[in-house]
Amino acid sequence: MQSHIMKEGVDSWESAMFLYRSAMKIVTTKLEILNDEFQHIHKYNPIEYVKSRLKTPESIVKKLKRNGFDSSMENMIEYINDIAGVRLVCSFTSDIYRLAEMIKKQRDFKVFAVKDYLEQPKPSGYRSYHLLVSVPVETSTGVVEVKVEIQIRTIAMDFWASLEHKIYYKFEGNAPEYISKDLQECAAIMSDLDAKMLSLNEAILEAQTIKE
Ligand code: 0O2
Repeated sequence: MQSHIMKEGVDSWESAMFLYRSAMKIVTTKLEILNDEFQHIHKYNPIEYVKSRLKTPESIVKKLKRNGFDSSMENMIEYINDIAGVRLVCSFTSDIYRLAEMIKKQRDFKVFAVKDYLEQPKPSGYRSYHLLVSVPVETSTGVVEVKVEIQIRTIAMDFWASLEHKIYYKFEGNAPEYISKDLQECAAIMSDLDAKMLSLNEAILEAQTIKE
């Protein structure tokens, strides 16, 4: 069956959300299977937990406005890449890159953008690895390619981002200087913690190998 990009044939908000929800389920299931397979072969789970969400209508409208677009279905489909979002939370930064490589190799996932905010954290201190993919969703009338944003981060990064997100919304992007400063300090601590936990884990693995 020929697949087409999600543009034509999406006649209502409900049909669009149905497609995004379906794509989100497909990505979540595939990633859970990858994790299970990894456990089966290597006796190790790179994913601690998976979260998913559909962006709310208010958040979609706000993002369109923020990026200078009118609120229309066409603009939403064309310009908002994270309506369907799947987040993978793992223990170590090495898991992030391992998972990213596994995702890039999935036959059904077309990766069309990668943003490595570990290499280049945002000015806020935000760290995470984002992959924008499209996946085929099979419907009774054909196959539609639907966009999903996959965010991969450690537990520490997730903890920081959740708090920062709450503060951002509470102060509508204008948090007092001392709060932004404290958040940046926490971002540095979070990054150090991730580095220390990774080297500790590597030391444990090495000690185990020597013992065996
Ligand atoms: P919300 O409310 O979480 O949905 P693109 O999506 O690639 O076209 P964008 O949005 O600039 O363009 O991409 P980016 O920077 O990868 O951000 C996508 C999402 O990552 C954001 O969605 C947030 O969920 C998260 N994110 C990015 N920067 C930050 C940050 O500084 N702090 C926190 N806590 N999260 C961040 P939304 O729509 O901005 O927000």
